[in-house]
Amino acid sequence: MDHESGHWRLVKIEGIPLSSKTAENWEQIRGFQARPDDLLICTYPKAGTSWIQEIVDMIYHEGDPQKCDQLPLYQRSPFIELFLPKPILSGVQEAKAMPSPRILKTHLPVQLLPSSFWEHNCKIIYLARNIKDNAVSYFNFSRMNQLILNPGEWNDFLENFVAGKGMCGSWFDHVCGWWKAKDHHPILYLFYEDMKEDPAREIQKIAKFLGLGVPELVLNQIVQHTAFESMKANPMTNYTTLPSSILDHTVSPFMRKGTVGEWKEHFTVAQSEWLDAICAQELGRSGLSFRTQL
Ligand code: PPS
Repeated sequence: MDHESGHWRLVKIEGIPLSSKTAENWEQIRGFQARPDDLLICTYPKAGTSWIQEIVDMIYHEGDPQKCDQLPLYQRSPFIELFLPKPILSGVQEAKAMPSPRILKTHLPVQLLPSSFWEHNCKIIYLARNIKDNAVSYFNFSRMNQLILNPGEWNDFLENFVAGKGMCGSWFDHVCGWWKAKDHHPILYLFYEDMKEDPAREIQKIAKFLGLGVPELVLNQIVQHTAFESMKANPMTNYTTLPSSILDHTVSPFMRKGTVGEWKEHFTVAQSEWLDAICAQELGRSGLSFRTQL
């Protein structure tokens, strides 16, 4: 924390910019004790993490929304590297106190994941979102998140983001690193755009990966309960239960638009072409491709 402004600074851990609070507590995070039946949801920030968290919790509770609505999402599914101002418990503390099976969240790049997740061969769901919508979402989140330094003008933010100077480092390294990891680890790699196209199909993929069956009726309940409008209206999923000194929804809501292709409202033609060229270069041989509209 920057004591003068009250904001997090960025501090590099093994070359990756992370929040100063995460960096201060790095030994605790690195030593995180995973359990074999943990399910870890991993994303670059603003890829749709909350959506997958709520879907998995609904699958675990056989589609019963009342069971999921008892606590805010961030308490049901701890964010392992998050340290917020007291009295809010850290992700590590929340997770430690939680009975199994736990649903955990991280934004760490693959090389920084605490080793106990690999040792226990924990299942991981990775969700990736196209860089253009991801950047717009991150920009707006950085405006409403009072712990992050103001992102300034969109132009400057975008340049920094694409250069990998923001929190969690390069989007390219993140999506590609986890893409490679799935070849030697139980990782279900999903795309936000596929989720928007056919949520029922993607929810079934998730349930199958978890080794759980989802009858038609339950599937419909999960689709409805986790639709953007439902999650936006639900205080247990829309983050309005956090104090406005942390997230100020009057600047921009956490559940903002929830669409594919909204980047077109923010990017100039020149910015879009510039980024397309970088994507072609950076993703070229990875085997990864993204849809930027449906
Ligand atoms: S965080 O803070 O990184 O965990 O945020 P994260 O949940 O990853 O990303 C927030 C963006 O995901 C969108 N979102 C959804 N879209 C569609 N349907 C559902 N159910 C849903 N839940 C979250 C959310 O609206 C943010 O995207 P933008 O584009 O800003 O609206």
